[in-house]
This record gives sequence, C-alpha cells and structure tokens, in this order.
Amino acid sequence: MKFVAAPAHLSTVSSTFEADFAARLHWSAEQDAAIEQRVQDILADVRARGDGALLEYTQRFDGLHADGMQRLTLQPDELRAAYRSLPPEQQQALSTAAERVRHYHEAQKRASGESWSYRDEDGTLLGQKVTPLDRVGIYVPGGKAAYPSSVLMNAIPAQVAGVAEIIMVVPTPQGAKNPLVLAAAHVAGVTRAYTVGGAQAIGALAYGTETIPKVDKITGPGNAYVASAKRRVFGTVGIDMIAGPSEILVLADGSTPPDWVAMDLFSQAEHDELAQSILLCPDAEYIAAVQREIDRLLPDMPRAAIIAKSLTDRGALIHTRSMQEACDISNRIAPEHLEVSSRDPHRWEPLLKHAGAIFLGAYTSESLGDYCAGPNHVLPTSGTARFSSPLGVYDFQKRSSLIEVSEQGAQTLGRIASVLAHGEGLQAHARAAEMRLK
Ligand code: HSO
Ligand code: ZN
Repeated sequence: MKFVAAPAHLSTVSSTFEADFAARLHWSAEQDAAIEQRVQDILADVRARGDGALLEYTQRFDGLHADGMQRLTLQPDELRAAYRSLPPEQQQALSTAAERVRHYHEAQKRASGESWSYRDEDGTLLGQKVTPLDRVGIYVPGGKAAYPSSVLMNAIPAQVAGVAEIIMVVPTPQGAKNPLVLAAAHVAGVTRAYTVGGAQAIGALAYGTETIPKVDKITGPGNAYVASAKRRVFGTVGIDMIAGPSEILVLADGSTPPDWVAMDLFSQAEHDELAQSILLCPDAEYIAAVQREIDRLLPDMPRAAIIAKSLTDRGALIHTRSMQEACDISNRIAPEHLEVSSRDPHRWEPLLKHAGAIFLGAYTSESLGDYCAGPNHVLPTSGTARFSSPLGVYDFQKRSSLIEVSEQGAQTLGRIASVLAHGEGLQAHARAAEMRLK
C-alpha cells in the first residue's frame, strides 16, 4: 500500500491526487447483463413452479439432490441440536454476543420504536401506531462468506421488533451445513430454515412456494445473483439494502500503537479484495510506523493475498494537515466503519457527520463491533451513510397513522377541509366534511 500523499489538503493538492483519490473511492456495482437475464428467468420459474423449480435449481447449483422439500427444511429442533453440538466456548460466545446485540436493539426500540399519540385543543387524537412485520426472510450466504455473526445481526432486530416468523435461507453446497450458522439461528430466534440459496431462494421468499411461505421483507447479504434478485423482487416485498464491499476508515492522531491500527486496516481488507481500508493522520512519522507494521504483519496473515490486493488497489494512507482536515475528508467519504483512534475521541466526534458506525478510542477495534459490542454490523457502504442507517429494529417495523376526530374537531377541521376540497374540485370530499358540521 504505497499511497501516501503529503500534504493532502484536498483543495490544494495536485489534480492527480484528487483523481487517484476519486478512483479509489469509486466502487461500481455495475449489473452484468448475463446475470440479470439468468436471475429474471430463475425468478419467473420459481414463481410459476414453486417447490419443483426450487428443488431443480438446488440440485443444479448446489449439487444437493432432494426428492422433496422436507429434506431442505431445518426445523427448530435441528437448529437447537446444532447449538448443543458446539464446544462450550463457542456456545458461550454466541449466547453472550446475542444477549448484547439484543440488549442494544431493545434500547433502540425504546428510544424510537414505540407508538405515540397526543390530543389537540379540540380533543382530537393524533398519533402513530408502530407494528412489526408479520414475517421476514433472512438470506445467509453459503461458502466463504457464511458468517454466523450476520445471522445474529439480521435476526435479532427482527425478533426484538416483534416479528412473529423469521425464515432463514442458507445454501448448503453438496449438503454441507455450517453448524455455527445453524446454532446462531437457534440463538437468534429463527423460526425455521431452508437449505436453499441464490436467486431461487429469494424468489421463494418473495412469491412463496408450496413449502416456503411468502415473506414481507428480505434482509441479508449475498452474491451478485442474490443482489440482483433482491433488486427485482423489491416492491413485491421490502428489502434492506444492497451491501457493497466492507470499508474501514481510521482517523488517527498517532497515540494508538501502530500495529493495532495496521491490524484494524487488515480486518476489513481480509473480507474481500474489493474491501477498502483507509488511514487519515496528520503525523507523517506515525503513518510510516503503520506502514512498517503493515509490512511486518502481512506475510503471516492467512488471507495475506486478499489483504494485499485490497490494500494495493483500494487502500490509502493519507497524510492530512490536521485532525480537522481528516474529519472533513472522512465526511466526504462517509465510510461504513469509522475508527477515531485518538486520545481524545470526543473532541472529534462532534465533527463527524457521515458514517455507518463510529468507533471511539484506541480500544474500540472495529472487529469488536462486528461480533459482540451490541450495535448492528449491517451498515451502509459505498458512501450511502450520507443518507442511510444501520440495520435496526425500525427496519422490521412499520407505522400507521392514528386519527380520532372529536365532535368539536369535526367543526374546526370540517371548515378547513371543505375550503380546500372545493379548491381541488372534489365535491364528495367537501360534502363529507360539511355533513359533520353543525
Ligand atoms: N465487517 C462485516 C461484518 C463481519 N465481520 C462479519 C466479520 N464477520 C460488515 O461490514
Ligand atoms: Zn468484518
């Protein structure tokens, strides 16, 4: 990662720096036409033929033959058995992580997820009633990105919101089940799971089949096929977001041991060659120290090749003029994860406007947030933190307005409505209001 620019005052640095900076930030989620066509066909087929289509695609894409959906269904007993089969240390870690994530989301619900109402001077009641979705589907990727922690992060807010049925789908290529994923589903309160994946699983959740019930919303990450399928079924069902590669931005004042920062940069880089790790720091010597730690630590990392590619293609160590300037640049980037690795993080936090999650102080490794601190790890990526939020209880709730007009209120409101309705030329509206006038 040789991308040190000094000084990096963005309004004055050379145009090549600006161009390189922009190129590194750019992530294109270009849709591949061949994938789009395949996904369209698969969705139409699952919609038309239900379980039959699902069984065929599962055999074709996952090499998993099943003569009926029974074999692709995981009942709560099997999820519980997976949990019990784990070593105690893993059981404990999963349960404690789940407890902390649940606690956090319960606080979130209390703070912003409750119904409210008030009465105006005429005694008219006005309010908002919050209700959970009835049934949601959670997609869990198979293969190298099968993260039990993501099962917790998707299912627990749904459960806290009060969703009655949480249906999980997870592909099991060649039938190989990941016990940690099933155990996490048990701990997080998943109602039922099916070992299907890909666009066909998204189709099954969106349209329903003889076996898999149609859900109201689908959340969870997936490959290009899954992302495309989620985009296409949006409208028939709700979806969460289309997540891009992971990102971390570290704002450092030079007070954190440089190997800690190097490893935090690795932690997101190891997810994906397209992941992005950036350091912003006003201290050139410290940047050099982090670079030395990167060079020293990298060769021993099991995912060194992925990390190296991610850092080389998309990473940056940027020398800023000040911490204030670092905060400005961070706001322009709007990173998914933002570490404020400073001895006085609360001094900088008020300057930070756009980030999926903000990790304050040297001890707050982003990795702790990925697993067990409590907040959700499903976060806006690719600059979308400018306008969107972490996955939360609110994503599994909806609101209905409540209105109860009193007799007195009908007089006050009826006159206003009548005038506006006549103005719009809508007679029935006007008369409905006027009939209630005394
Ligand atoms: N950092 C990822 C989530 C994750 N990390 C799961 C480890 N496991 C989301 O950006
Ligand atoms: Zn992670």
